[in-house]
Amino acid sequence: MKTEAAKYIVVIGLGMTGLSVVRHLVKKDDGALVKVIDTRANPPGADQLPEGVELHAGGWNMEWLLAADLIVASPGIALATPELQQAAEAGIEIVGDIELFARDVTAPVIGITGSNGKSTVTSLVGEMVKASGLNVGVGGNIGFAALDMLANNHDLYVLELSSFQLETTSSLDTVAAVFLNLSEDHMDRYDGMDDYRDAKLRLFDQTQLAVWNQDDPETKPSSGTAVSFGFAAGDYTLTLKEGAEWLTAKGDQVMPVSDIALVGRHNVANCLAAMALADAAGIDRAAQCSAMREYRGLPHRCQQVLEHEGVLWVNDSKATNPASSLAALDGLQLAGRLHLLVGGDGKGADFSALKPVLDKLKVTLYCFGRDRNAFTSLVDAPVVTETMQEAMDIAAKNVASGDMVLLSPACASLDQFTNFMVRGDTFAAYAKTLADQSAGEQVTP
Ligand code: LKM
Repeated sequence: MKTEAAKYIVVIGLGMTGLSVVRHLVKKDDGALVKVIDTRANPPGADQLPEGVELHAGGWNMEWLLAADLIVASPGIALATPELQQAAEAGIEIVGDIELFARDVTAPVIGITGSNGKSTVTSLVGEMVKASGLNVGVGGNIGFAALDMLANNHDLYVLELSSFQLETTSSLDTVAAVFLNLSEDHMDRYDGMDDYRDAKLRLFDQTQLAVWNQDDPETKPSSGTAVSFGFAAGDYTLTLKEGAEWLTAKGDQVMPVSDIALVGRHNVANCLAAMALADAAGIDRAAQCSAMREYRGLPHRCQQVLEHEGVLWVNDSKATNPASSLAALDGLQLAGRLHLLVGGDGKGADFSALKPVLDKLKVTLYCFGRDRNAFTSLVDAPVVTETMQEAMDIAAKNVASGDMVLLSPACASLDQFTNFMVRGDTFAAYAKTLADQSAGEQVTP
């Protein structure tokens, strides 16, 4: 049965996602009236709105909101916002962009959520599918809006899904879905960890196969068909072959761990999860292996952006929560000193988990951004600055050959940047500026 198209649709929040929603609704051409509300005075993307779509910016428009047949809310706005609560109480349906995607998609979908590793697993599975010769659409919470992919008629979609996107989604059927891990994040938007976990578990409500992490039991589904991955146990796990560790899928020894191009122990787990998802979508093992041998990871994820006078400058701007920074620091081996840049919007997190690993390193900690003071008790003599650039100015004066300057902020960037990508690009560009300056100083007699 086809449900009757909504007549009057209000989109809340512009930006990349909001624009993709508007384009999708306008393209459907089913006579719906589409309007946009954004509480920000200058919402990003306002200049790209299709002609004839009205925008109310800089506050709410309750007349529009309460007249709507359907509200499409941005993941950037909390459902608990009083204005949205009032609309919900008035009986107006509130959905998100992924729900609209789910209602119109016809090809199979793989879904990926978790606190960390989502983007890596999403990209890696995308590479596996590509290597198998299928035309894959990779998007969602990963720099490409899900709805913008629909028109391309892909054979298969791989979607990264944030907890905020899952909160407003109820019709997404997936061939396989993974909940990678759970660690503290977004405590400014959730009533504790159970609330956050429940949002992520929604992904398992309508999947043909739930994939969960043996090493993080919080990810386990309460019902349905499931497989698991884990270092020591699970359907996808590690076993020994002639003294070497091998990725092992349902008893088959697939590939030595040492052949994985990605670096770090957490990425071995990411590979196990990716194999489980690819298996469920019928992707052959050879394609899976070739992707795992080739795929080197994402920009802004422990990415070396400069080597200058023996100093490595590494951009891990994608570390927007403490567990993500912990993954970058864990097992880090350095000849010299680590100059670690942290801070930004802490989202109410507890950063004390970083202390043991910092204690083991020769480290200078630079704390910047709105929540810089949440880090200062982690080390003796922290450097505290307002901005990341000021911290980099000081770090550039402190470094010696063998050192690493690492931006792994454990915080969101939204207090001082448009997003973590802009923060990472700013870091990379300013590192090069500082290097040029120091090179200039040396040639001056
Ligand atoms: N109406 C309306 C609005 C008003 C304000 C819509 C709206 C905003 C704020 O903008 C955003 C955009 C994106 C707020 C967010 C966005 C994304 C809040 C949270 C997220 S997120 O959690 O999905 N991702 C951030 C995180 O902390 O993981 C990414 C942080 C970063 O540094 O890039 F959208």
